Amino acid sequence: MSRPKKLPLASVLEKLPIWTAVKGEREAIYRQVVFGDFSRAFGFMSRVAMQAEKLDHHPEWSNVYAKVDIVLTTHDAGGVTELDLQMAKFIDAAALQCGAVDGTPKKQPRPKFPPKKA
Ligand code: H2B
Repeated sequence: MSRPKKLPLASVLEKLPIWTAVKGEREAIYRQVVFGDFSRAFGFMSRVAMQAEKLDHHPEWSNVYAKVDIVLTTHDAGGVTELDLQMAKFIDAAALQCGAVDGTPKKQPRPKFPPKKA
């Protein structure tokens, strides 16, 4: 499958007010979604997982109880592409539909993943 081209990170972030750039060497975007409980968080993750399969575009994410931390990047392109933008918009809509209680922490914690390159 042909993959989309890298987009300028700033132009993607302009369209996604909740998302921030991942600190570090590589280009990727991050957001956290917080729910009232684990069931809601997992329901949200299931919804996003199905869309990821459909797009063949998979998030790097982690879940602890009601929080989901998500990093998006297009590995094949070595940066952020139209696919990440599409996925991020889906995630924002799914978060609302699944009853996210908070998704824009003012001080975002630095994601503990992905692990540093070996
Ligand atoms: N997900 C993400 N986020 N980026 C990719 O480049 C990517 C993917 N590539 N999921 C896909 C799978 C690729 O590895 C397979 C072979 O289609």
